[in-house]
Amino acid sequence: MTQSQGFATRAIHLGYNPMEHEGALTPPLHLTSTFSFETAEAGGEIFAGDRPGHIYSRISNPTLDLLERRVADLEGGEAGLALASGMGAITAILWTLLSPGDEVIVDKTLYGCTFAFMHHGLRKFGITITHVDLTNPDNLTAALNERTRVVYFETPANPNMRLVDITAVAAISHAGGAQVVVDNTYATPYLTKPIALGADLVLHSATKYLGGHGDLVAGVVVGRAGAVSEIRLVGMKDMTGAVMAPFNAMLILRGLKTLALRMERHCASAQVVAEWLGAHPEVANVHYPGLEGFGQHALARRQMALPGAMIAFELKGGLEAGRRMMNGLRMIARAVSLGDAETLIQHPASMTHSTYTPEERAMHGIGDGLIRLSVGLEDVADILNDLDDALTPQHVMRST
Ligand code: 4LM
Repeated sequence: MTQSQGFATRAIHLGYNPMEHEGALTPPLHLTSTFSFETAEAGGEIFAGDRPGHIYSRISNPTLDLLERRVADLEGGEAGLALASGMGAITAILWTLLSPGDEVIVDKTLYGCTFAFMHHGLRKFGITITHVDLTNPDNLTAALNERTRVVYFETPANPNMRLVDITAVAAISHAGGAQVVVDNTYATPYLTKPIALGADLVLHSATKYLGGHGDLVAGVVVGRAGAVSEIRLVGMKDMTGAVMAPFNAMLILRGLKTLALRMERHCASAQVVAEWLGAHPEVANVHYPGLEGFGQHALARRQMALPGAMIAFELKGGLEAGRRMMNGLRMIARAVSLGDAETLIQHPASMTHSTYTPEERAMHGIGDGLIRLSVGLEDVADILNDLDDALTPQHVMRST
């Protein structure tokens, strides 16, 4: 399989030859915790790294190996690592890269549990967490110092859709001696390839678009081979033990086969929904990179192949209107997570960002009336009908 083949082709074929597996079209599922060695000497060589082979599934497994190679290729990185969850990926990376006394610079907006891990986890071990508004890369120049080891951000950021210019931030970070870690969960490699833009490590909650069907929890890391190997052996094997189950790797390999197809449909529907929301009298504001009025529309066009399928919007009626709308929905699921076939809706202030204090939420740009929508794969007319019924007060009264 060559790099000249397209994204969808590589997502289906890369790294697997059925003829090496008795003709099985679908890669085998290696449900094994351990691996036996031909001889003591062979085992010794595998342990020493002088011969390829697997030892124990907390370190590596052939089913995970295929997934790791496929995601690494789609992201344009040298190597990948499959972990138990997105949070497992984040903790394994940061435990590996950081030591007491180090500083991490993070954007102002982060997924709630990432924020909690940094503030309630890393800080306990003597690591400084500094929030900087990375939507303006000049802020980073002023903040970087000799203790800064890592610059970490999401783009688009969960939940308010702020974008970070990866090229600019990577250049400044590298000049200051810091590594750049990008959470690419919202965009997926189909829309944005952070490594080509200068990032050192990319991570995913594979629970979301990579898996794509809301039936598993998983994470993936991609980067240079040496760095990923260190995260495998230190952050994953020894510090967190957060290895992915082989069955989940199998499901994600299946999900990847339709990633390109799904993202096209997700994004096309999201554009329609965002425009519709923008014209709705009850809606004060829509944050969607595909709207011309979106503050970072030019950056979105430069950095994203398509504008994604996550939308944040604010209702004129604030918190109460948000609650009423959520309860008026019939098809769209009131649920956390994103990237599934089903359209999902959630209210960050009471859900994913409930670990923030109200002051922290305000500081990070998350209004209490903000609603987050993950546009699914249903017929877009049905998504609009459900939103319309829930947003129009008389429809809500009729349905309750
Ligand atoms: C949610 N998100 O937003 P695991 N990075 C990003 C995320 O959105 C998430 C994770 C990492 C949501 C979960 C409930 C940008 C999760 C963490 O859940 O550990 O796979 O990923 O609703």
